[in-house]
Amino acid sequence: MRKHLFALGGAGLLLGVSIFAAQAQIVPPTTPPDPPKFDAQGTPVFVGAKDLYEYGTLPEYHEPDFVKAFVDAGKLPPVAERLPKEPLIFKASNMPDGIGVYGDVMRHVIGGRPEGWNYMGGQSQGWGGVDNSTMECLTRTGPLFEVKAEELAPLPNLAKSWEWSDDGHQLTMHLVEGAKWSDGVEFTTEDAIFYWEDNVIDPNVTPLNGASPEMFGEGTKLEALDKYTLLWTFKEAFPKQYLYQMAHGNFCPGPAHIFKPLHPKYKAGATYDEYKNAIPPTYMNIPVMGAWVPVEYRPDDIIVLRRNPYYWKVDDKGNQLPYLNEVHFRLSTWADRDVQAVAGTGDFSNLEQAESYVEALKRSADPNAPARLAFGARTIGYTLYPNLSGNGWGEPDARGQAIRELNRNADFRKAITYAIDRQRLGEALVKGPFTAIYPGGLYAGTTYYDKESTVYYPFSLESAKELLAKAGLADTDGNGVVNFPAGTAGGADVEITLLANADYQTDKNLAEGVIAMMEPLGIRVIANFLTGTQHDATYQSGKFDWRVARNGSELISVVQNTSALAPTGPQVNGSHRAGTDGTLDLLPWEQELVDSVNAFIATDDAAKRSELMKTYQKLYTENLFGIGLTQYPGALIINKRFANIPAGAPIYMFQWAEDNIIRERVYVPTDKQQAYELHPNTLPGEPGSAGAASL
Ligand code: BQZ
Repeated sequence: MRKHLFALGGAGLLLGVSIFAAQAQIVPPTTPPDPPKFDAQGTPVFVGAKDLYEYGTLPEYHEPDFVKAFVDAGKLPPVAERLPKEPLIFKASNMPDGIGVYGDVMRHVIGGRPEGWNYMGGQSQGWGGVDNSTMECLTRTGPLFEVKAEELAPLPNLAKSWEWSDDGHQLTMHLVEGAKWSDGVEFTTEDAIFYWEDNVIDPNVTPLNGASPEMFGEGTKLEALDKYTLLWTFKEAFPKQYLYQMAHGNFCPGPAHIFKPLHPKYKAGATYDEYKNAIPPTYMNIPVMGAWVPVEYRPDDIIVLRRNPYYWKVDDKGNQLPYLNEVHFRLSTWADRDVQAVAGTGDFSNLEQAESYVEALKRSADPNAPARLAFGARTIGYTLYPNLSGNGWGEPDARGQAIRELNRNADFRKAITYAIDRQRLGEALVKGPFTAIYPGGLYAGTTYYDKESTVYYPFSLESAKELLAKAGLADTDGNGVVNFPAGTAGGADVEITLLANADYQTDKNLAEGVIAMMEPLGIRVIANFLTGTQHDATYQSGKFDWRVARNGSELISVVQNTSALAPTGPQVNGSHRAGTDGTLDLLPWEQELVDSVNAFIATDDAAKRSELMKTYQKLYTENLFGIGLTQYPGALIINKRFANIPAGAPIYMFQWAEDNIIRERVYVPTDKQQAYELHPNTLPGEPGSAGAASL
């Protein structure tokens, strides 16, 4: 009674006081606290780019004996004919355990499920390394974690060399001459041009990782000069940045001789949906440029891949790679991947879900444990992304549109971030020195991070409430949930849907943490947890108010996937894409964010670049483009029988560890080899034929 009275009587006073108090109560932003010290982090052996591999011709080449038997039986051309004129040659001097031996299997466990083999057309192969086994790209960036900073640049791969024109507007790129798909058909510029023109440029197709024309620069052209030479033409001069985009996930051509005849441009009457789904996961022996070919698939059980007899890489003794004859992908859950790797029934895991850390550490501490566990830097980070589109991306209804307007309101976003207790969020995942308070943007501990440019709004419920009121929200019907102002969405309670990936416990835990922390603020947040491809399709179509997501590599390395750092194009960024009229309704500070990223792409000057990233970080964290939640280190779990695992390999930096550790040169010493091969002494069969082919 009394309080009520007080409230009524002193309304004016209360308001007066509250505004004064409010000013007083809004805790000023600071720079973020330093992350806890974490010494367990492994360090790479930094080398020069050319210390890893080069291209050339060797006096002789070798292959596994069982493959030689196919040659002797006249079922396969001799190894020297299967290899390109100048194969890629890995240097033994850079291999931690030197030249390897053939045999054995790497047994992966994954949480994804293959949709089909049309990667160019947007189909997932199940993640977790499947596509790192089948797809090869023009350049390579995974191994860059161990390249000296002064030599940091994308490595050659299917493109073995390139040169810039004097004015820097043209780049002539030379493909590996005579490299072949796993069915023996030659890989040429036709494959690259089909990928570019009929999958990237064609607006009806979206390659799996979202490659779009803007990703390679507004108005960029690509043409073939001959079977092995590509010519890029760019508007900017020397945009070396785009060479990172030509690495894994955005320029990995599929076999034109399989997909072109299925594409609506070349197959009369075919629809784009038919094209996307033309090659289902049950189709075996899809031609690949990667080290292994899918030969068996049992839904919800396993994908088995056998060595590619035409693989175009060797070690410097002339042994054709890979060393491992088979890789398996057991179809389970991401959490089970950790369990099986620690138990030794699986061979590999990116320990990325903090909830599993204590158990994994305890189990792998045992000297007899089958796997070793090595932590890397703090490159796993989670962010709460408000959907910033106000002009119809995802076709929101009236309630949805009202939420978009709130998301675009600075006071509202500040209210949300002040209400998040990041210390508690991190500790709820795992106790100990793993998680760090993460305001958002670039990560502490990475190359372009600058603490002084990072704005951190410390946890303060009072400040949050004040800012929510400033954003015009109050609980007008007294049910504990704030309401839209009269005339907006019917003055209803503010209800927000929160999208998260149901395949990861961490994603769900953090999302539930956000939901719980919004409650005392009077904001009702409703969970919308979706699995894998459904989750990805939902966020890419903009059908979310907020989403909790694990960040991409752009916020770690900056140089990889740079254009995704901001809405630099209509279909590029994860939280702001073009509306129904095809335009991006960028807020003024978003435009500055885009300008800083584009300026970064357009310059090679190191000093300018770090200044630009300071500007980016300040704009991002001050305006809360994304609301950071937590940041922690991942750990690589590998079975101890494997050799040639590079020191300090991060699970995630430019690429995932499935690329970083260079699996094609990983081997198991003879005395440690296990009889895990499911199809020993077989090779991939004809495209589309069922299973592996034996002699
Ligand atoms: C690593 C990775 C290799 C995708 C995927 C998965 C998809 C996303 C993301 C990671 C999985 C593993 O991540 O979590 O450790 O093995 O596959 O591709 O989350 O749903 O769309 O971006 O990389």
